[in-house]
Amino acid sequence: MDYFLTEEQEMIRDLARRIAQEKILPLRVELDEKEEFPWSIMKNLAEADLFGIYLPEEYGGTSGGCFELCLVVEELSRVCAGVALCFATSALGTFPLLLFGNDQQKKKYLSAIAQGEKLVAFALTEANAGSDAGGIQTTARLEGNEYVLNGTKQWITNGGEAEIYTVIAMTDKARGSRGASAFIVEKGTPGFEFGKKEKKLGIRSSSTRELIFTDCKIPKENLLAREGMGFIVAMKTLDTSRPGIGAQAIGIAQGALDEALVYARERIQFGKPIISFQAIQHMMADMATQIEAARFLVYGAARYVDSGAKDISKISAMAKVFASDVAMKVTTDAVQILGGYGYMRDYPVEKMMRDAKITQIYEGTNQIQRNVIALQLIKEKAKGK
Ligand code: COS
Repeated sequence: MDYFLTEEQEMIRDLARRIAQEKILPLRVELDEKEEFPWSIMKNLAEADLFGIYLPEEYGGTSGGCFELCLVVEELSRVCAGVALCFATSALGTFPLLLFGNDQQKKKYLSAIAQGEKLVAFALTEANAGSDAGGIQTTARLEGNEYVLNGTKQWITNGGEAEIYTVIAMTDKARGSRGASAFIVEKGTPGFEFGKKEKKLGIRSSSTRELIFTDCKIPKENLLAREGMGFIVAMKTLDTSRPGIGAQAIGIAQGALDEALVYARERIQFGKPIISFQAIQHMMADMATQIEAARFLVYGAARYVDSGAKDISKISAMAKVFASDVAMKVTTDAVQILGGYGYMRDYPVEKMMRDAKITQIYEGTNQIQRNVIALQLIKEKAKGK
């Protein structure tokens, strides 16, 4: 299928594919088993200039966008979604800065991010604020020239490994979601510590940790946008990054289909390769069709985000929900095609199935995505669209 990539986009995709094959594939099993952060691969991606792919040239990037980012995330995820996540999360954490930072903040942070010298993380979730993002309890109190942060963030991807954190905290609890604000917090700031590292079903090479703020003082210049804008910063960030989860999902699904195809051609039962049975052929035809449909949607959503359109919530949520459901279905079917072998760790499809599950959960569960889509449908209807 031709997605009409420019020459530059083809180069980016091929570069990411090469790194995935040459650098990630040999380490995939070990990283998953040891639950080890893939620093050597982050270095490879930095050397290939991929961390700046969506950042403007004036801040050290290569001026691509959400679409180019999706191409890279898809290729890395085709081999290992855990490694891809460490890379993609840096973009998630950077979006608040890119979308809402002032020139001074961008100059201070973006170039090191684009060079891959510093990883970034996004801190919204708390123990009692997951789907209900407006329910966060972490506070930020202005005292003179500093904000003082108190509270605990939970399940923060790249936690402990990232140098820069974009954190959503309440500056005025009485105002509900309109009382949230967004901040930049640097690792090493006194009063900022990391809690336990989580043990996860999948995406095991990525790190997921608590962030603990105890009277953590940050300069007031680290406020992003204005006080009270934090919820909007978080929502716009997620709207921008959700096609990337879709890309991760199609990468995982494509990787699983690739494996199933190889296996089905080699596995002999009843005297012939199982690929010659219509039951297997139909499963694989459905898997390929679903992946292609998801790819169309994700690429379309990413291009729409890059167009500068304001109404991106619905299409971003659609891309995420559809692609992640496809990834779960396709990886489960791949395990089925490989049968008993598919259930064993000797083959990569069980890992792909474990990795796929999270794409239906993080950056907003698929139930929340459906709420977002339905709300937009209702709003559009009310406007007579
Ligand atoms: N863009 C801009 N503004 C938005 C927005 C968006 N995508 N979504 C909501 N808003 C605005 C609303 O317009 C509203 O503004 P006003 O106060 O001016 O009316 C405000 O934000 C509050 O919106 P709403 O009342 O819809 O908020 P809810 O508390 O009902 O929550 C959902 C809405 C469920 C969509 C939100 O909490 C959410 O996305 N949750 C999932 C969070 C998530 O993805 N967590 C994963 C962890 S982060 S990796």
